[in-house]
Amino acid sequence: MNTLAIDIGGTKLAAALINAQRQIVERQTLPTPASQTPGALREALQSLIAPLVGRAERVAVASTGIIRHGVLTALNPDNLGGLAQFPLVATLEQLSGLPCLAINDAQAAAWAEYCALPGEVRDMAFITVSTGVGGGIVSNGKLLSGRQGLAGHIGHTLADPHGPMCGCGRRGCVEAVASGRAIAAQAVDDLQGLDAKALYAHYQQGHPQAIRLIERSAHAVARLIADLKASNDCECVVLGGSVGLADGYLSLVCARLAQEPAAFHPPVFAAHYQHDAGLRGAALWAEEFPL
Ligand code: ADP
Ligand code: BMX
Ligand code: ZN
Repeated sequence: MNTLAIDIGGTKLAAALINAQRQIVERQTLPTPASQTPGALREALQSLIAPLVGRAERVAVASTGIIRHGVLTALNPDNLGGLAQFPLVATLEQLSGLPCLAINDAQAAAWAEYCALPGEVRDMAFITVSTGVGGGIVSNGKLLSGRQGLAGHIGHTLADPHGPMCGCGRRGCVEAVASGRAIAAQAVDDLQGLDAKALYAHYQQGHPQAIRLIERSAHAVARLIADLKASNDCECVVLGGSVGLADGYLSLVCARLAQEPAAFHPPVFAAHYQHDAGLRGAALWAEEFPL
């Protein structure tokens, strides 16, 4: 059976046709529409799936936001251009004519990365440092989604009580300090207006302000990892997202984590599936619910 996997992020939309042997046969990427009305997202999804949908038997979506009864609700509406609620499953079922299932993007990625781990791991966490900071937790071999879909939204735990306001309404969230959007929002002077990708390039060239911004991000993620070890006793933590996977970021996080007491040090790995963890996770999660 071919699954059309879709990953809806705050910056990009990705789709892949995944066959019964779990190979990606073909893929498509589009930018997430900047000003997102429900109509704009619907149109973008339509273009995204058009070249692939004819060869699929079902649709599996990993999406940023809280997914409850197939409806996408933004916890941080800033990450979705102000779009607060969107009937995700109903829209894709209508656009594709296929059965559709949806799950949060970081929860999906956590499931893919858990399934890829060697050995007998039962407890792990996944963190994406991307447009936002998302997370997924596998506890005793089970992916936590929560009755309200909120489980794993660890980007909205506290990094700094005096930090910037987060789009979720809380102050000083990890996401408000460490995410790609937050890195960009904190840039001033000659770096003002650059996105996290460009700022990361300045960091690599030794720009002092960019170094402060990237180190602040990595420090917040390191403390988050120590908190996750304390709350869940994770056997490992997997890091993904375009900021999380950027060259050198994981080493920065590990260097900061090493400053915490040893009891709070889970091993930290880069995502096995790299930028495809969300797509892979959606497809693997769909296998748990055979048609
Ligand atoms: P999404 O959030 O849509 O899932 P990504 O995981 O690609 O997408 O994360 C997007 C964020 O990552 C943006 O803030 C972008 O500027 C930043 N980014 C993209 N590429 C890089 C890179 N090579 N290095 C550092 N940051 C990057
Ligand atoms: C936000 C939140 C999470 C998501 C995380 C990473 C919204 C729209 N999203 O914390 O649900 O998992 O961002 O999302 O409230 P990404 O867009 O960075 O992949
Ligand atoms: Zn928040």
